[in-house]
Amino acid sequence: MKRNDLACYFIMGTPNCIEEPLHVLEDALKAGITIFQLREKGEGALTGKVLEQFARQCQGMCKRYNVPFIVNDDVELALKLKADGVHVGQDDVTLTHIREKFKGRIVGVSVHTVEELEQAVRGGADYVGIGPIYETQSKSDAKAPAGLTFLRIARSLYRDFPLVAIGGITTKNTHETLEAGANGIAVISEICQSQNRYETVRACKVHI
Ligand code: 3NM
Repeated sequence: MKRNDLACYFIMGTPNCIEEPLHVLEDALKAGITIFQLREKGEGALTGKVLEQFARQCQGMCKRYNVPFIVNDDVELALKLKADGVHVGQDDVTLTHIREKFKGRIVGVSVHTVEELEQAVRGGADYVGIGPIYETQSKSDAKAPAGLTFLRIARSLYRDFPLVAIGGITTKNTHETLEAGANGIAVISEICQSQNRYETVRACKVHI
């Protein structure tokens, strides 16, 4: 993973989009997102062959813009597609097992406590996602917002480990989130619902 890959981490699935999803993704890629995660969850989420086909289209698009393509949770799909990486939560299969299967590729893990953070670092994660920082509408089972406290603790424990902040991040709170120690911000709605993705992405990338 390159140093600035986490700067503007766009996450999307078809249920997050009010416009044609591939159009949203291409617009975000043109605007300059630095990494993309396909997270196909929620009501009306694609499954099976239809999901695979959509995932391949997203992957092809990311390739054209030279942006890493990450699959959320679905380890088998990520392997089948030879995705650039996978992002897993605490409930998904063990990290050592995934690390083995994704040699030389990106493995990200969501963490919410110091213990989970230490386990992810020890288990060979390339980065961790810390959230939800603020209230989010995009994850039905999100934990209570943690504010910036845990992010600051994580940064104080690991001076150099790649940390991405997630949950309710907007162009307005990006600055304070980065000040608290995040290497980048991960967003769904701020980019999906943006009226001007170029401006939104630019505001999220001020630090690089
Ligand atoms: N994971 P939005 S919060 C996918 O806390 C996800 O781990 C979270 O969406 C976590 O940018 C979240 O619209 C949703 O708030 C982020």
